Amino acid sequence: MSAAKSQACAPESDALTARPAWQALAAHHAEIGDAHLRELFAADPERGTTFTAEAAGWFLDYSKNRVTAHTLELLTALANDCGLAGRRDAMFRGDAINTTEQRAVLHVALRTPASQKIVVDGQNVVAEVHAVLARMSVFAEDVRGGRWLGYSGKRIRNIVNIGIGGSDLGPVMAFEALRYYSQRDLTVRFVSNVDATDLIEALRDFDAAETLFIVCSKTFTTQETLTNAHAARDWCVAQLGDETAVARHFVAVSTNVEGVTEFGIAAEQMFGFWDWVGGRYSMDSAIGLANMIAIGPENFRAMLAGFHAMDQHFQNAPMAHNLPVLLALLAIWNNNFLGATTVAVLPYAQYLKRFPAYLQQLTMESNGKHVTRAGNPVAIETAPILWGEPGTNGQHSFYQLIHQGTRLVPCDFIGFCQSLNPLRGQHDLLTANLFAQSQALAFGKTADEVSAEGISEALAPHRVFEGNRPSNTLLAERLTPATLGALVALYEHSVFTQGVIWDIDSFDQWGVELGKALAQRLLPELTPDDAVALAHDSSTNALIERYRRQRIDEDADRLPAAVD
Ligand code: G6Q
Repeated sequence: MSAAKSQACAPESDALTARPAWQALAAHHAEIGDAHLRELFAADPERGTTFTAEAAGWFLDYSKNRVTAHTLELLTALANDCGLAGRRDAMFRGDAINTTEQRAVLHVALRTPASQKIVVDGQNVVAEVHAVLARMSVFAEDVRGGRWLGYSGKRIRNIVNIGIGGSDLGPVMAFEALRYYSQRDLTVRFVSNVDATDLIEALRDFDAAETLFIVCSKTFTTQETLTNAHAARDWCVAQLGDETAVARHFVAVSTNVEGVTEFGIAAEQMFGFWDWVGGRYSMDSAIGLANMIAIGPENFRAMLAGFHAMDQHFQNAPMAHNLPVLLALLAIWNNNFLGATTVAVLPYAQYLKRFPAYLQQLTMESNGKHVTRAGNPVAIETAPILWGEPGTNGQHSFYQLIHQGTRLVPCDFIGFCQSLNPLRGQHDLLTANLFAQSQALAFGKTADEVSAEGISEALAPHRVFEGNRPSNTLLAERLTPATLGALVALYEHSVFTQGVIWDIDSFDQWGVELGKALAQRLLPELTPDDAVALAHDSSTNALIERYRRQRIDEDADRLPAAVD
């Protein structure tokens, strides 16, 4: 049992582990848990073609997982027993499945075609989505075409997205992923951290007259975003010498029109979304405006179509061929039955360099929960720790641990058959590495193979690879807006499916609140002239005192007009 769970005071919920479907899996694990992938492949020569599925431009090879066809049947039975189909339908229907916040969870509506309807509180939300998309498209085309001019009449050349968490990670990931399709005379940067360095470095070589800020905040109350937005506003006004310049250089994406207008951005320059879009599920809403400006409305809509194709597949495909369901069931097996505490996502595509960071929030904020929907402590491990880096870079760094360390690290390899760029020979090299890694992880290298190579007995233990390390391989023809959309939807629905099986609320994030509240309390105490004695624990008191002694107390609170 984990440290976190051992601290729980209420009795653990045994609802999940008491299910016959769960117990059947536990018994099955006792039978086949030690089976080696070498044996599984030897027993079934077709395994590499049968343990696969395909949808929305993505091919999934899950044959290198430590499962048999029976394992998958039992996992599917568990998903059925946990009511997956009903919970999925409730999400697509717009029921308030985020129970701790009493909200619908309708990111799927963001990519539903205009011809369809989803009614929430009497409103067809699909029509609202398309109205915002239409406004975004006009604005994006105006900026791209040089028709939206800055205060001094100059064309906009720089876009700065200010947002954090869900209002940053998705947009920046998608921008990097689709950079190939972007309009190259526009420079797009993303500022998230309240560390002023982030903003200062982003603005260093920008001219305010050519810069457009997109302030992205669902609530428009987030401290980091508002602090950066105010500093950017000051910088802009100082450079352009007029408060009214803000109107030409700032737009907002938010659900909070009062907050936006109070900041000084007119309601007409706000692009809205809705409380039924969770932050980490919002990259396909107006939160993606920077990306739409970069790649153009047509490509943005192609991305939405990719999302929708995967949504439809998730809704309609039988479980045995359903990519998000398969990915989720394999994740449950690896986590809850094989004991893997972590999972690596390894895109063999430089354009996907921010994808692991994006998935960290999607998976760990959604499913990093310790109680069930009813508030009882969970009896099993929930979300594993997700991490990753693009291949082949990671191979020269942490892959040693994945191959020969003591932990089991299931991997998701992601690749493309075609490169978007020239030097195609390098793409073959990249792909050879991708395939080789999953092969090495699965099959390893035995002591006999090592000794047949003439390796000494002393060195042999160091040269043996035990193998049997599970992985999925996801392959698409090429990285397009549509394949990116489908890939994100694939993981969204996999996260959802795992949450259904664990019976947790995947759509709240109360765990981020305590640190925020404590920071609010600590902030005024960091200045040395605070006469009130510090009343925290001895560690926090001592850290504050050290900081007070060493901080520079000077009035440098404003960004200089020209950052050089
Ligand atoms: C995501 C979370 C969180 C949120 C940020 C930014 O699901 O809710 O990461 O996106 O805290 O919030 P705002 O968009 O409201 O500024």
